[in-house]
Amino acid sequence: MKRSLVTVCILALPIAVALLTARSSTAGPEKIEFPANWEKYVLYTIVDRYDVKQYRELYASSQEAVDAMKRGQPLPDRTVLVLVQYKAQADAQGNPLKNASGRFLKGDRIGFTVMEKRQGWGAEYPGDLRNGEWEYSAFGTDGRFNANANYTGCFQCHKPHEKQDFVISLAGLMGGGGTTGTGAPDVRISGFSFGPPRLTAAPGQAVMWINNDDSPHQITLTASKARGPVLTKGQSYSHTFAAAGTYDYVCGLHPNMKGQVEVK
Ligand code: HEC
Ligand SMILES: [Cu+2]
Repeated sequence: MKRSLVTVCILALPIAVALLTARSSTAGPEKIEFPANWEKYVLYTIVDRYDVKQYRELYASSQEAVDAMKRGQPLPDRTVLVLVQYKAQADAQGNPLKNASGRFLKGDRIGFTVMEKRQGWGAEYPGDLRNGEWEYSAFGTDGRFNANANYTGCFQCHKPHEKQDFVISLAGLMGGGGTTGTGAPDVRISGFSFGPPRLTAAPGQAVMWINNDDSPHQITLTASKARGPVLTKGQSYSHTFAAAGTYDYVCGLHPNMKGQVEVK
């Protein structure tokens, strides 16, 4: 009797230790706890997502974090950023309704995506995936951990924004990097699409995009992965294609926005 209890203890101890250490050292979304007091955070921007017909509120855990974003500086240790997803209210055809300022109306809440930064986090990730000291997590409307989210996708999509501490909305707060010069644009970005989506240009001829959306966008060439500046509302960007060919591009912030320039 005594002996078997001892045996159980000897067997159970290493398992318990293994479980404990696994919990504390493994990288992953479980490191982030649901920020139950998110409504007390600082609401720093609201995003209308035409592509997925969502109204999104973005919160930061401190005013210091928002100030750092506005200055384009890395965010303080222990910052938590919360993106709350809501359905955009829509008409019978499914088209989002808008208020007098042309903005979406908040519908039902869908869920939360969260990123949190802590000293020492992220070291387990390979360099081509690691987002500094950030971890990512997603939660349902009830605050329960969403195990089905694509967590590798979070790292991949935020990774190109390394220069702004992986915080995609930061560029819009800083005012964007495009020009506000004159000239007729070749492509207008509006409602999360490129108009026209296909364009023909001569080699050496500049192509100019202008962003007419409240949301920032970023011209990104698919093959070379070259990114233009983040364009806030009213800003434009020109790129000259020297060689003939077909150039696909996407928005670096919303990769499901696609366009093409044929140079001949
Ligand atoms: C397809 C690209 C893409 C993927 C994948 C993605 N994000 Fe983002 N994320 C964005 C964009 C763009 C924004 C800017 C706000 C917006 O447009 O909704 C953003 C903003 C955020 C923000 C607000 C802070 C910031 O960076 O601006 C959080 C928090 C966030 N995402 C968490 C996540 C989590 C968690 C995942 C994975 C479950 C994830 N994201 C996956 C593109 C992506
Ligand atoms: Cu975009």
